[in-house]
Amino acid sequence: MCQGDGLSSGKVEGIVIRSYYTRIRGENEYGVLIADSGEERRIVCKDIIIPGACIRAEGELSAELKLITHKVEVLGGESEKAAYEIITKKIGSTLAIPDKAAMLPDDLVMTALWPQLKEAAQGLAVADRLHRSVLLRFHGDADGICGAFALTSVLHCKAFQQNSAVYSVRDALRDISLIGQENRPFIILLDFGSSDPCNEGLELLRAANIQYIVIDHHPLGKKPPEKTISPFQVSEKASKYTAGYLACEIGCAIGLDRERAFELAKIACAGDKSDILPIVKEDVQKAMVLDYLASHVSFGNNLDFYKSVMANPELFASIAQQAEESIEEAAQKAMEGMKSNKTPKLETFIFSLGRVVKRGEWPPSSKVTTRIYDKIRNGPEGHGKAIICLGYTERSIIMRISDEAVALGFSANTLAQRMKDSMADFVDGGGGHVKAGAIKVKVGFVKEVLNELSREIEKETGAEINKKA
Ligand SMILES: [Mn+2]
Repeated sequence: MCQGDGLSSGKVEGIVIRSYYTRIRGENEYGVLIADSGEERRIVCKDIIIPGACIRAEGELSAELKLITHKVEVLGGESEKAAYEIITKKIGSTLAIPDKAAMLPDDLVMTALWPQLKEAAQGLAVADRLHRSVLLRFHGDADGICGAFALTSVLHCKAFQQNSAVYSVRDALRDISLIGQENRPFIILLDFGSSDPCNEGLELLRAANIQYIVIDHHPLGKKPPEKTISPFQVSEKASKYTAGYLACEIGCAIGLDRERAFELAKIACAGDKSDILPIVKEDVQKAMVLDYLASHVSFGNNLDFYKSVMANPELFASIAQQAEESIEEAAQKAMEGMKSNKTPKLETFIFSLGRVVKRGEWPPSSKVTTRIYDKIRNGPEGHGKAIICLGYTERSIIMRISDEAVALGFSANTLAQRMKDSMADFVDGGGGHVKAGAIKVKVGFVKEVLNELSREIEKETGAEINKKA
């Protein structure tokens, strides 16, 4: 009955993927993924073998089709490498990974990025079949969490939240001690990891022989880490292809239900204000709750907590309300000290967020600024008018611009670029879209940058008025 499957000869070659710990009369039982067939078979032997090892074994088949070995050789060096490659290819060939993204099949960026995503999907699925030790570190926000939901639905892995945007040397050392000794360790960094300061940590992983991939959509550093999957490799306006969305596509390619993947991807996009998928109000609310929860839990949290909240409608609703209320409260407080500059064409509202937001905590400065902008828009001062809102902390200026102001020629992204150029010594970075953007400021210089930005805005309206006159 076993002819042709590599067992009838009484010989197998493959990778030990698990140990069953059945020590009957000093005999151990292992699950081996067979090179020829790509299937799992059990072997019984006296030796202790570590999962992940490539072995060649000879023996006789028992009635239960276990190979009772009399000789087991653990392969090393080149023969191990060769055997491992053969098995990996064999498993890979059994996966039917589609040639297009599931959610945006005809999108140009996704088409260009797909070969990399496909390779990552294949690599992860094979790692899973080989029972490799996979560790997922996801960024602590709605985007990162939704991507982690997607990947953990199709992969066995340890998943932990990372709040810092940098994968540091300390992070790497912790992960090396956490899984470095396990079965062919594999680390996934999701929604962070592609900036220059991450290189040192990732180099340590390489030195420790730990395979990794980075799935990120933040602007790439000057020297992006090897094994980075980033939409910035194919497009400059790529951050809207969020890491969570990309992870959902990977999940979908290797078995995650398309509906579920779409559901998660929309929340991920809502969280990062991306418009690549059709987002509805519920997605925005779910993203807000995840962001709110993520900002309240400390480093290292796993996903169960988020899952339990999302699965409990009453709890969800009460947390959504809390999150809402704290944005509203912060907005009201920040508006108490608000100032405005009025020209005939445009009114600029400037308010400090310093007292109401704290870095890395809820509510985030972007949400408070949006709330204040919405309040002004709904009032007599802003309704149907050209307005710009500038909310600032000691490190950043957040801009919101109304359609009417956009019609005058304003763009948050352009303003950010100009500040970067004209105040290079005070500005660390910045950018955004037409209606929303942010400028990162060196601590201690926000007033200077704010003044320059106000002058720039006034100049612009002046120019506009002169042109029309
Ligand atoms: Mn993100």
